[in-house]
Amino acid sequence: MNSQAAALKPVAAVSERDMANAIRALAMDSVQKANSGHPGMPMGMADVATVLFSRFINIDPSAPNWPDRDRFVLSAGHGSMLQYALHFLLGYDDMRIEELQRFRQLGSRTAGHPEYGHALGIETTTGPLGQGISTAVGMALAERMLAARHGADLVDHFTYVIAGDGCLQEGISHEAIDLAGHLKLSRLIVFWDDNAISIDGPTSLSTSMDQPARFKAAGWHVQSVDGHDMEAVAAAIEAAQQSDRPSLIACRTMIGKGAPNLGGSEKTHGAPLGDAEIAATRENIGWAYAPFEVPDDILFAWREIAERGQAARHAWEQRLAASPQRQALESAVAGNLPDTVFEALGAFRKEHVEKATKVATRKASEMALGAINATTDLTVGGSADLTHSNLTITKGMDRIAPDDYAGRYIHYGIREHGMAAAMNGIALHGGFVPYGGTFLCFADYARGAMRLSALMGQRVIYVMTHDSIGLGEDGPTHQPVEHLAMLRATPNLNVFRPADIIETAECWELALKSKNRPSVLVLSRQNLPMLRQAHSVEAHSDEPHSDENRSSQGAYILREPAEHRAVTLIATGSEVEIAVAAAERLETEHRIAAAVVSMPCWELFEEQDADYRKAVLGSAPRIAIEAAARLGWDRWIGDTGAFVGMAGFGASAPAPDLYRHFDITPEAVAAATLKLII
Ligand SMILES: Cc1ncc(C[n+]2csc(CCOP(=O)(O)OP(=O)(O)O)c2C)c(N)n1
Ligand SMILES: [Mg+2]
Repeated sequence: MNSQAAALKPVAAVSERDMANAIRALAMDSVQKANSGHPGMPMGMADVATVLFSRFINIDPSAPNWPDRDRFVLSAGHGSMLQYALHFLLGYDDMRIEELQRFRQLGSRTAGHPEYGHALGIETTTGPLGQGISTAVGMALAERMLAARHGADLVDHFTYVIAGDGCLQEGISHEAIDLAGHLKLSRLIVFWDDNAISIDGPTSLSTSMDQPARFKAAGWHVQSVDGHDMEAVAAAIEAAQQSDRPSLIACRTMIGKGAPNLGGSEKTHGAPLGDAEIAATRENIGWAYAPFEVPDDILFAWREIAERGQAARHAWEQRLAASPQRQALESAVAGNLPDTVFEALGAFRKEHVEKATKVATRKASEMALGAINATTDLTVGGSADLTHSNLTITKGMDRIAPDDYAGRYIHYGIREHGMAAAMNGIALHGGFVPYGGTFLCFADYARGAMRLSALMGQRVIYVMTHDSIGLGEDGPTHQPVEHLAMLRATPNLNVFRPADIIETAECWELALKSKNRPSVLVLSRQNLPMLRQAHSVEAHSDEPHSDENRSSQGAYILREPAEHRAVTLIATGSEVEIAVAAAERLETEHRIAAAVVSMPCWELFEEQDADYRKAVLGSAPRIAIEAAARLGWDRWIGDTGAFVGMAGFGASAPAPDLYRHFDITPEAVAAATLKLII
């Protein structure tokens, strides 16, 4: 708790209106001092937020990660000062008044938009409109799933969201509310800041949507209230809590409420009010205090809320201590996978090296998942309606259904973006390791939420199959070309493109172990031979199988010629097979010694020390082979290298025809080599 709170005693009865005005004042003063930010939304929603926090929400600022706390998501992230003001008033340790005075400055806790991990109690990063509400759907689903496993005695909390017009206009919100309504996520309560204003002016400029009707159509419980009538808001929250469906509370508000001249105008959306209007607002709302000054009695009233949360947390801890579920819940929330998962994957690799199993890497992924899901139930799978193409379901996985959350497979529907956001929410909530599938090409649709997985450092695993022209007849609409470059350009995201069943199992292991980073598994539709035994260094030793996870270094020498290398062929995924065939051809037909480097994960290779990288890449000229765009490959092939891959969109035809048509063949690689070194 903030030390400021310790000495406070109630002085006089404080009204919730006073408490709300503290938010208004802190918001307008912080934005003014920063000369940047969004005062309108916090001022407009101050009353709703005050009622929610003062009467309902259970959070404990002294234990911000207490598992059964209510979740609060500020989906309208531009209103970040609402969250920071709340955190200061509630007494979060890291949110002193100085942080509000440093709003939006380098190194402060008070970043422009709420950022997960940046300050205590921020449940998710918001700012790209629509993400918060959609992430919250994942949180509310995780809550139901965790309750189904461990009981309502230990898991029983609400997810509250404040969303603006922008969040509801964004397409992702449609995916999210449809899924939430279908699954009857009754612990999800969304407040819509229905102020009919966005940046350009009145929302009537661009929408005629009947939002309550839209939510009703998606199966939500819907109420509309005056967002400045605190009793009405409270009554609506009570009713929402009783509903067996997710709830929308449309709160009719005035943006910049309290500002006598600018209130109701888009001018309060994203600019300081100015000294004169701030003075007039103080007068108007009866706030006689200096900037950043909150009188003790008002602060005390806020800190009492924190005490209520603390009492709730203590009661929960007692229930936990007495519960037979204690260990199971604690270990799930910690997200630690048992060693048996990795032992199973080790045995899996040994078996398939010996059998030289030839399967598509999507199939290999399914097989590896079989081993993973049999040894842990932390993993929860799903797909955006491509389950039997992505091969994401394994034996014994029951589906999650409305009113039945005991399963572990989620049919996300044809909602890639909503799926990705929901997985963020599931990961953030804790208790599960989410993975979900779609075609790699549709990473574009999921991209907004994938970026946030990376920014937030969440262990979300994207299973993206049909990863190139190798998918064949579905044609260029379905054939990713530029997607690998886009994903590789995303910071803090591991992009794995395994070449065979062994690398697939290795990459799954690495993804599961990446607790602070999302992963994308980029998988083929077409069959690929097992390359490890036939061509690796181990093949020449007595022991074909090694426990070493060779993919963990991002790239490794799969084939080293007996003679000094004349060329190094670097490839990923399905093109490693082509590189190996090219190397053999070069050797037998041209007596050219070619090494083959398999590079399943650029990011992990980048993290290796310079000596290792040098040894792998070698000093001979390099050729990269990947059935995708060249962008980025120059990093590895240098100025003197060559690239064999795609230079435009694909086409519709059987895969072998396409590889020939686009000249991604061993012959083409051999020809490129001859051109390069002779
Ligand atoms: C995906 C996305 N697009 C655009 C923006 C830029 N932007 C920030 S706030 C906003 C308007 C939001 O309107 P509303 O939600 O009604 O907020 P209010 O003006 O009522 O505070 C826009 C377009 C954004 N943050 N995210
Ligand atoms: Mg608005």
